[in-house]
Amino acid sequence: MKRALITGITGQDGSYLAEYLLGLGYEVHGLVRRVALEDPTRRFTRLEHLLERVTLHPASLESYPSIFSVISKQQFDECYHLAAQSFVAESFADGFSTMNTNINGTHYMLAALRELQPSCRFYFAGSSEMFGKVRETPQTEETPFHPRSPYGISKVAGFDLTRNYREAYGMFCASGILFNHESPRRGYEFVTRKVTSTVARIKAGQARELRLGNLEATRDWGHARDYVRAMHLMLQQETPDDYVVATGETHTVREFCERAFARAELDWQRYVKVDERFYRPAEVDLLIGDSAKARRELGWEPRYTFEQLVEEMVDADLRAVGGKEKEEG
Ligand code: G4F
Repeated sequence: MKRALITGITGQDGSYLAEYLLGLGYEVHGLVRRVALEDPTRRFTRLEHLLERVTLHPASLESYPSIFSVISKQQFDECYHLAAQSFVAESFADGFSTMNTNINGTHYMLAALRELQPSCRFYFAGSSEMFGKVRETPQTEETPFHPRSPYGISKVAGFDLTRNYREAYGMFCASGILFNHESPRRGYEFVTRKVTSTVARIKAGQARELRLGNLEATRDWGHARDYVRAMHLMLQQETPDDYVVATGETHTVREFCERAFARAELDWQRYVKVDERFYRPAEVDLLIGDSAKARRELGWEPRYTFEQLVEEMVDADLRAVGGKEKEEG
C-alpha cells in the first residue's frame, strides 16, 4: 500500500485527490492547520465524508518546524503540495502574505523532504497564471512565463524551486501547470462558483442580482475531478517532468453566465451587473492550454465537457438552496 501526503487536503483539489487515491488503495495523510482541526464542522466541509479514512496532521505552511515534525514521523511515497493562497484577487490585496505562504511553504516542503525523505515523489501545483501576459497561444510547457499578479509570481517561484530540487538534488519533483479547474466544491470567491451559487439563490428568491467584474475575461475551464488524475499520473512516470493540464477549449465569463442562468431557466441579462470593484489591476490575457504532452506521455484526457461542468455546478447549488434542478432528458 502506498502512502501519500497531501497539503491543502481540505480544499477542492485536495478533497478530490484524497478520494481518488483512497479509491486506488492508498493510505492518505493530510497537512491541516491546527485551527482547522479544532473546528472540523466548518473547515472540513469538503472532506466530511472521508474523515474516517484519512489521517490529518496539524502543521502550518508558515512554519518549517511543524512541517519537519510531520515528515520526520512517517515515510511517504508521494507528496502532493496543493496548499496555497490561491485567490488571485486577494494576492493583489495582500501580496506579502501570498508570497510568504506560497513561496516559503513550497520551499519548506521541499527542504524537509530533501532532509528526511529524498526518495518521496513530489508534486507541485503550478498554474496557468504563470503565463500571465501570454507570449503565445495556446500555451505549452515551452511558453515563457510572464506572471501578472503576486499569486502568479509566487507560483513561478514555486515552479522554479521544484525544478531546481529535481536538477540539483536528483529528487523526483514534478509540476503540473494546471489551467482553471472548477467543481461544485469550488470556493465561493472564484467566478464560476460565484455565478452558480448566485444563480441558485436568485432562483430560490434569495438574491436579485449578480455583480461581476470583467465579463470578457477568457478562461480554459476544466473539472477538478479530471485534473487530480493528471497529478497522480505525473508521479507514476519513470522520470519527473512538468506538464500542462488543460481542456484546450476557452470560454468567456459572459458565456459561463449565459449557460449557468439558462440551466436554471433564467435570462442572465436581467440579473448580471458589471461592477468595477471586481476588476483586477492587471488581467491575464487569453488563457488556453495545449495539453498534448500530458495526453501523449501520461495518457491523460479530460472526461467532462464545459457544458457538463456548468450543469453539475448549477444543479448542485440549486439542490443546496432547495431549488429545483432541471430534469435530465
Ligand atoms: O475564478 P477566478 O477568480 O480565477 P483565476 O483568477 O483565473 O484563478 C484561478 O485559476 C488559476 C489557474 O489559472 C489558479 F491558479 C488560481 O489559483 C485560481 O484557481 O477568475 C477568473 C476570471 C478572471 O479573469 C476575473 O477577472 O474571472 C474574472 N472575473 C470577472 N468577474 C471575476 C469576477 N473573478 C472573480 N473571482 N469574481 C468576479 O466577480
